[in-house]
Amino acid sequence: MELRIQLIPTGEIILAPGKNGENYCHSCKVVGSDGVRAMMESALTARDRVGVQDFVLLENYTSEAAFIENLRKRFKENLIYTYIGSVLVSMNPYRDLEIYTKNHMERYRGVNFYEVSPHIYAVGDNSYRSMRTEGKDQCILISGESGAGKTEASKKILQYYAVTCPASDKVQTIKDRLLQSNPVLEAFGNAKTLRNDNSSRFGKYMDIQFDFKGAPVGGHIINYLLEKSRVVHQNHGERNFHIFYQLIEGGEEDLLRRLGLERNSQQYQFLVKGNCPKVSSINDRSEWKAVKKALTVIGFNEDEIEELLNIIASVLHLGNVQYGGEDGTACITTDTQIKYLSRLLGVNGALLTEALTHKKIIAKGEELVSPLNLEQASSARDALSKAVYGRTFTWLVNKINASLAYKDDSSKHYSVIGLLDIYGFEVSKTTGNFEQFCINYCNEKLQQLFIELTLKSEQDEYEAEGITWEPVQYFNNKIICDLVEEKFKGIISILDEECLRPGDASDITFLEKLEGTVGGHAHFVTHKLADGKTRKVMGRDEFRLLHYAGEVNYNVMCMSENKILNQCFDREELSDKKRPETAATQFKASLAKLMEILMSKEPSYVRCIKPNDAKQAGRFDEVLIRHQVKYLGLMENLRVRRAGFSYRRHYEVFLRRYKSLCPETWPNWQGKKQDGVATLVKHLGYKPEEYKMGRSKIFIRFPKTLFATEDALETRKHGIATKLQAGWRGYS
Ligand code: AD9
Ligand code: MG
Repeated sequence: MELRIQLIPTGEIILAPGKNGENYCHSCKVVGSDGVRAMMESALTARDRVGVQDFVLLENYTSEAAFIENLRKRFKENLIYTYIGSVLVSMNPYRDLEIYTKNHMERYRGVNFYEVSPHIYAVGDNSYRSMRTEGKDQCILISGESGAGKTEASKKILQYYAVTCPASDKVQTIKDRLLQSNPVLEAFGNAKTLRNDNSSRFGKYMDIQFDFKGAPVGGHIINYLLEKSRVVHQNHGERNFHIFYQLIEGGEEDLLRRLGLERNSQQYQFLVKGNCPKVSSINDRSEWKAVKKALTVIGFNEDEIEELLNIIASVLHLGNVQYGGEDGTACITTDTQIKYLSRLLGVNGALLTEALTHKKIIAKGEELVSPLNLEQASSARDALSKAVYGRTFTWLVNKINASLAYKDDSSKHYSVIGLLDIYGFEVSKTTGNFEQFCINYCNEKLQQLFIELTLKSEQDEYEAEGITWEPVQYFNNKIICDLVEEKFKGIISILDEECLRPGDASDITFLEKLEGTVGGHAHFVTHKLADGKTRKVMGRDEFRLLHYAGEVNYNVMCMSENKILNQCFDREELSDKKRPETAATQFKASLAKLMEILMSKEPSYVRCIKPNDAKQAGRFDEVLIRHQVKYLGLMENLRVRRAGFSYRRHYEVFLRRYKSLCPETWPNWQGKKQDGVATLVKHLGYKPEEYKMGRSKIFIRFPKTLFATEDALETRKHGIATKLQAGWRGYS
């Protein structure tokens, strides 16, 4: 029998019988009681050094300083994961840690949370086991600001399932496709930003479908609002989507020739805006190879890959289309681009030229064609580029979905684990645009869901089990969600109204309407002060939202630019609808649907924290971290966990684990499980205030009670002095 101690960061201390059956500490290489003592002492020192692995164990659990200190201790030891009950807090280490090997995966397979150290695999495994044993669909919600590690976490979970779930040849194909969908979607949907070298510029919800044997048999992805404006513009220090650079850097000579591209990204107007062609952490050339391989695994044939690249190259050529014209009307001065475009897209050059320089209006049943001026023509070109790229991305997601579709007709029944990896909250010094508004609104909704579900599920459980408890006060960000999305009165409704109103609607009328409707709202600020004076630090064309995670200014012009886009390109599609929808309303509806999907499943949470803005390993920026701890509501989360009962176990599980500690329940308790547990805890000397008996579970108020019981179990198993045990655990 072996005793493993998880407290040591550099690996476990393993106490096992030596050659002659005596206690032998494998780490200290000491035999007998000295070995045990040495081990305990080093474990004690280690505990001080590495902090507690569940914040619930913090003595001073209401102190933010103690919380941060615990994070710091663990981060220093590369222990990036810590629990708050069943919520996983994850710090981005910004370095590769040796904690994602196959051995690690095996260690977490089928093992309960509290038996192993915190890990993203434990969350994955827990959801998987709940799905299997309780037959309930699960979802894992990964949140945190940009660069906090959400996408990495979601990939780790997917890898965990790919390795640990049962497989057959057919299943292997699905596993490969699930894994390979990542490099493809990241190539087309991620970009280097100031906050993250591999920032997701779209939201992703992915269902992994499992058959009755627990094998992954299919998948489905829903994508949310790709940040299309990046196609035509990047802020300083940022790049366009990875795929453009991968193609230019890695594309084979003859491929580039066919596409009419040069191997120099700075030749392309859509790639020069950020003045950042290369990123030290990114190897575009090797990524190109990976993406091509991934496309093949997913099932794209040569022709489809070529078609896809034709479109990507076309966007670059479109960006290089330039206009001239003296009489105010635009004409194209770059013929080569039109030649390439007409070949790559298979459209007539003259028609394309006309489309890029004229607009069509249908008035009183008649079609009128009128020329565009220079400015209009440039925005038409940019809008076309964004639309082409956006639709290609949607097509790509559809193709991936087709290749992941569960094809076994004999049994349509499957269970699902959903993974949500959405773009993180973005606070920027410059004013945000429409897309950032949507990104931050989406994060508000997720925070709202977290609040509702953590509070609600906690309350529901106490109610179902007949336990009384004291509720904890939260900052509820519903007020901000309402400000954005409320019918008739919210920002989106007002935007809709202004975008769709014919006549004199403009960004300024939009702002005025906002002021008139939500001007007094506690989370809404403009340049106008209540006394009629103006706030100097704010522009007249922007408004500020006080989000749960920070303040962000938004430009009204960028918001209603959306209107132009709608008018330019979606007119035909929209014309047969009674009331066309703006992009904001569509986004709102898709988020509402997402919330519905998530609410129908049993959630698990991963809360990611970004340790510094410099993307550096080992740097713990306390101010930044404290801010995240605050807005993620982690202190309140902890308080809720502690206010009630920190631990709860089904009677059966509790009895199975601890029955050896009581002669009346050992080896087998014949009566009702609940009575067995009652007998057991009486024997263990639990005081009435320490626990409560629910309908199906025992609720334990203080962690130390459970740990004392754990200690007793270990003492029994290994015959080690109780005093020592209590000492090294330090839970007394
Ligand atoms: V965004 O909202 O999409 O901009 P994410 O997704 O939260 O953001 P991401 O997962 O992309 O952040 O992590 C950013 C970078 O941090 C990664 O590219 C890695 O370099 C680094 N990272 C994150 N998590 C880990 C980890 N567990 N181990 C090592 C990590 N490096
Ligand atoms: Mg991401």
